[in-house]
Amino acid sequence: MSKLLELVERKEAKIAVIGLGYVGLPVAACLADAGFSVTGVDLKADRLARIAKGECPIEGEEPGLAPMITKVVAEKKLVVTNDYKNLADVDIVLIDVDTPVEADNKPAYKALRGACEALGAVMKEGILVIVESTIAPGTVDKVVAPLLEKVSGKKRNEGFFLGHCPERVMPGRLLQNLTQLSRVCGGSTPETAKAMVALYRSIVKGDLDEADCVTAELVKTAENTYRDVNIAFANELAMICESSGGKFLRVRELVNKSPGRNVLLSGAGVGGHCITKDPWLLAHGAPGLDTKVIAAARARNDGMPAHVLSLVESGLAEAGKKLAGAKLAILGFSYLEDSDDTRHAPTEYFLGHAKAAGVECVVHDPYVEEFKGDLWKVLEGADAAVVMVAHTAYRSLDLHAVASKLRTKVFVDARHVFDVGAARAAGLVVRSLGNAVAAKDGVST
Ligand code: SAJ
Repeated sequence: MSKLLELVERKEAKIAVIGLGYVGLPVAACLADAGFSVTGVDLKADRLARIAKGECPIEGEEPGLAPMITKVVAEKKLVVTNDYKNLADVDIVLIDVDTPVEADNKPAYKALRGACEALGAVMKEGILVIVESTIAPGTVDKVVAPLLEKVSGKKRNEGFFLGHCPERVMPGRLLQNLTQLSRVCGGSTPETAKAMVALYRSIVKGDLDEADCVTAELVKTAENTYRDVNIAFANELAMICESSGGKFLRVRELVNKSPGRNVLLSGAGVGGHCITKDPWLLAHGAPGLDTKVIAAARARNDGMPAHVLSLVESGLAEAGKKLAGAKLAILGFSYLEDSDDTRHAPTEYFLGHAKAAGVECVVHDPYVEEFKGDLWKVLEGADAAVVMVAHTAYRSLDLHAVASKLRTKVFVDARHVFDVGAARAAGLVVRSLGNAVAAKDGVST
């Protein structure tokens, strides 16, 4: 490992990155820009072709990434391939493949296993293999190491070394997060962790904390599970406020005045590919344990689209309309405000519940190609407008104009975008997540 450390410090270590998605491509480009020779590996021919031309295949605004890719490809510091034979002489490999959970909420690791099998067949003596993908606690020890040993015939911590350095990237801030945020460098030996710190120090300004692999696996899955559990609490509190006559935002504001409290925002549900799967990865780290809190939080958050539909039903009832046969205008499809990412979008689950209830839905979303149409046409003749995503574009909506378009004037706000009083003053029958139909205290805030 001391030889490898020297190569890293001299920027002479040959590096490969397997998986050139929104995690792998930025780190490959950054390491190349820092002076390393980097080989990027991916299975998608069109993605490789675009990168080989110096283009950035990642959609959406990613400040600084496209010019960096153009530069390092032109300098031949980043080359791309789909042939693992080109990795025979690399010193360090980063694995950045997707690690979804299956229908049973357990990881199958198809892509991870594939990468390990292909790499194991060609990797040289003394290589350092670092998994950056989010994985369940114990995966390096029980999945990655045995597979590499079996395929390569080498022994862990002798013929090869292992690391886990989970990423904290965010679409829209890929380079910023990659270069600024702290990272855990989990090594299969203390010397390995030190070599990882030296490697990442060439691109990361944040803290680089040495650890073992299982600690790194626990940290990443725990930080996202922590968020999911806290969102679930906010959602449950919002439902309690609805029943007890409270106003969620006001309660949240006053609770958060108490030191050490930070109630998050209730909403129409939890989407995305991080927060929805990482809790199951964390739970997978303790197969014998009944991880009640994790499962209950997931169930609460997954139940929010159905809860929003019950708010719609309540508003329609007040307006003398049944749910079945109603037509709804759905505002927002992506999983996150001002994003085009639709993975595990709560609206998708809402539409399933609505269909099962015999409700017709028309969707609008300014960021999602399929739903970019004219909002006023979507609202025209609907029985309710349902705000599922807090896109900035919706915040300036003239609620009187919305009311004039609706056939039945019901307005459901599942993301705390609009003031309930203002919506009512616009002539709308309002249901707002976390607000009792008529807040008992009557005090408006
Ligand atoms: N959500 C709520 N209430 C909240 C916060 C989020 O309902 O108070 C919902 C959002 O609407 C969305 C989902 O949860 O549907 C996830 O939102 P998110 O803000 O957690 O965004 P993600 O999924 O992109 O999470 C990422 C994660 N980053 C990485 O995995 C590297 C997460 O660790 C970060 O905490 C999060 O971004 C962040 O803080 O921005």
